[in-house]
Amino acid sequence: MFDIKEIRSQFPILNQQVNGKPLIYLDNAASSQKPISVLETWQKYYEEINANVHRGIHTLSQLATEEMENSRKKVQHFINAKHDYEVIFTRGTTEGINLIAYSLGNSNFIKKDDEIIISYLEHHSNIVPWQMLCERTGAKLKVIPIDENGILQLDFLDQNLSEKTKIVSVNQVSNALGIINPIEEIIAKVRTQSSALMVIDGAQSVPHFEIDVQKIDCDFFVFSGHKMYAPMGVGILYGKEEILEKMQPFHGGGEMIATCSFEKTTYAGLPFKLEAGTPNVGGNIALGAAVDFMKKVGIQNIRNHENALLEYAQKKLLEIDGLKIYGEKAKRAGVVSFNLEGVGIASDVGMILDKLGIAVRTGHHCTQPIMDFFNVAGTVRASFAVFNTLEEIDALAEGVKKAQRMLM
Ligand code: C6P
Repeated sequence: MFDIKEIRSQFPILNQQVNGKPLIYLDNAASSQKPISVLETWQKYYEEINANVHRGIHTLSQLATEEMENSRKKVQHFINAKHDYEVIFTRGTTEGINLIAYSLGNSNFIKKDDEIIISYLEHHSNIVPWQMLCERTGAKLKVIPIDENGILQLDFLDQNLSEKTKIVSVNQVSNALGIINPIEEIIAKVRTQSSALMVIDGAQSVPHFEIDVQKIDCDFFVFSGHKMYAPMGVGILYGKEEILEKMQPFHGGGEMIATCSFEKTTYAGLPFKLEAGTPNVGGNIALGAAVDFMKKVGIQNIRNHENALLEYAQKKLLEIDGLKIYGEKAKRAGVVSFNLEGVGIASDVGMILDKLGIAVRTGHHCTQPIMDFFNVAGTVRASFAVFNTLEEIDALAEGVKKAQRMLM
């Protein structure tokens, strides 16, 4: 049974007023709120365990190691990775993509005139690391275009995939527009028309979808914990064993060595080769609690509830004269991104909503190419999580109407 009242009671932060109004938190694509179980797991680690992992024979260190490795296993099952050592702890999606780009660049995998394909719908985190790699190696960056609905034009792949293509990296769900990209179709094309590695940015899909990396058959899948009810500063890079094995380490330091001397260092096996330095142990353990939370609520229940919110939000917002939703006709998840005709600055709308206790994100959402495509400086973006309600959508629509009256 999906009991929204019970779910909301698990999020203490919702129980407060902002600017004298009950908080309505609709900025989950930037970072979701955290349930008590996650907060308590994190606090319990610091209160009762707090020790470094994989280093000590003392009890607390052993306990910390056990809890963190247990969390790795939870993530493994959550995304259906074949092995737990294919699950690498990172600081988030950004670090995951940089790790892949840097490490593949150092492995001589990319050479001058090779090609990397991304899409128009990418977050800057899935653009800039590849641009930097192209600058270092002389490879070329190519971009799958979109149509006026924000839908990827996959003919581009038929025309551009070749043996020169070394990496294709796309998101499963766009953060700026919420558009769900057909990654299965993309991967099928990539597999039949090239031998490129397939990277999926799952930052905006993991909070909403059931993920099965073996079924998707991607080579890498990256995401952040903080958008899926876990603390900030933790994330996951999944990679297929045979590819991770061949990759050079990203960072050098403690944890990632097998032997170290001034003459030569040899590297540890997976996952440690790619996890140099002291990890965010408390955060990594709390990520496991976030997985437990999502599984307990039921990922399909989360999806159904958020789909109902999205459909309702779209209907209510489109009743407002002069409101344009970007990607309105595309299949979407968790996000509605819009502007009001005649209101040039999205942040003006955001500031009025904030005075009403409603938190949304405004601006370019770290996706400037999408904003350029639609010829806007930014949009207003409301993004949903499992604890949001239809009443909150009503309040959003009323708030937008108020902003329209005040700004026109
Ligand atoms: N998008 C948003 O408001 P980090 O910052 O590393 O946790 O995630 C980066 C990132 C990468 N890809 C996608 C699709 C994303 O949505 C994000 C983060 C937030 O949309 C903050 S800019």
